[in-house]
Amino acid sequence: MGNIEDQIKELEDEIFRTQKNKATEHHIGKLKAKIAKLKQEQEKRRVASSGGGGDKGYYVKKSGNGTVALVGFPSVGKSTLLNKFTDAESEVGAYDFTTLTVVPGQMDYRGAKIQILDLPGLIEGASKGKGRGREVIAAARAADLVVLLVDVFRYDMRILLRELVDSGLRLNERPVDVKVTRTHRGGITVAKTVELTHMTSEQVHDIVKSFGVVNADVVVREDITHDQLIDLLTGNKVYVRAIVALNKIDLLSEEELQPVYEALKDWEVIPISAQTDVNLDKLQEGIFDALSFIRVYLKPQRQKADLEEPLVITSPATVGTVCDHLHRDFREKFRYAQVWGPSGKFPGQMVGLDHVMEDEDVLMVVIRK
Ligand SMILES: Nc1nc2c(ncn2[C@@H]2O[C@H](COP(=O)(O)OP(=O)(O)OP(=O)(O)O)[C@@H](O)[C@H]2O)c(=O)[nH]1
Ligand SMILES: [Mg+2]
Repeated sequence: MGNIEDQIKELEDEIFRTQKNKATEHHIGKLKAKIAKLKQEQEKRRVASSGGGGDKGYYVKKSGNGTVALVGFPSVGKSTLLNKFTDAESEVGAYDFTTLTVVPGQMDYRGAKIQILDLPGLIEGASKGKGRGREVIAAARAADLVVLLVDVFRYDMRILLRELVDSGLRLNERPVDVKVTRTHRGGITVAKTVELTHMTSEQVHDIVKSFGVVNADVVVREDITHDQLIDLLTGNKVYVRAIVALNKIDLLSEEELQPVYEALKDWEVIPISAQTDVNLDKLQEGIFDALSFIRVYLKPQRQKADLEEPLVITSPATVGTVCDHLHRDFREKFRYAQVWGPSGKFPGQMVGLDHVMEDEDVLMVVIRK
């Protein structure tokens, strides 16, 4: 048995060699599950050997109503864009790796204060730490929205996406509705509330088992794929919204741009020129919309709610997210909360940290003294 890296490589090669069709779907799924487990082990060892601290990342205090990370290859114009949108001054250069750390700025737009983070360029191998890649990706993981910035010469989204996906980011996805409850005996049982078209109950059983689970009740409430189930079982995935902007369109003619658009056709792309101010208003609007702000009115105990000044946060948000915005101790000291408004089943419903907030909710948070 070789080292972990070799084992992963071997499994990846096998997946590559295997024809992809309905009959091999489960076999590939099992190989992917093995890879996911090996990567978990690899990560554990890496963190242990780096002194247990893991990646510190760049330290940026979150501010404003939402945080947006500018992620893209070197020299695509991230810093130029930050300088246009905010009063920050990030160095711009005609060579790669001009930006070496995170540079924050604030964009005021339609009454919202949006924090924008300019980051060093992302390169192939970033997920393995190349070019401070881990720090860049850590900043993206903490953001409410990722703007994937490409330019008319460097627009291979596959490389960009692979690095992000390999680092546990899931863009424009959401966690699946599957519950795995560990039990003490009885093996693994699988119940489903919908018809599954990608995998059978036995296959769900198989994959759960391959993660070392012996006894558990699994309830599947949506039509999941192998990849989604593996994500759930590995954990540590971060779900972030993402939009794509294509910069430097001033450099090509409409005709020359066609193949670029063709390559990006799976995405809703906002074409811009940061340098010559083309479509920057459209991108601002796109950022604002993608952040989908909600307003939460806070009610102190035994007092009326403050209906004047809501807390503005980005959706999706839970009671826990609200706590994080109020004070860094609140999650820890949380006892319970009560909600009035769209997300409550009835006025004053008692809810926990996982409760999902909706626009115009009134919330009372009770903490331990
Ligand atoms: N023609 C044209 N050039 C641009 C545009 N935006 C940026 N540039 C140029 O592209 C080069 C790189 O710009 P930066 O803003 O430094 O790019 P970056 O993505 O921050 O680069 P790194 O920090 O190295 O990752 C500079 O020479 C900019 O002047 C644009 O819209 N059109
Ligand atoms: Mg830069």
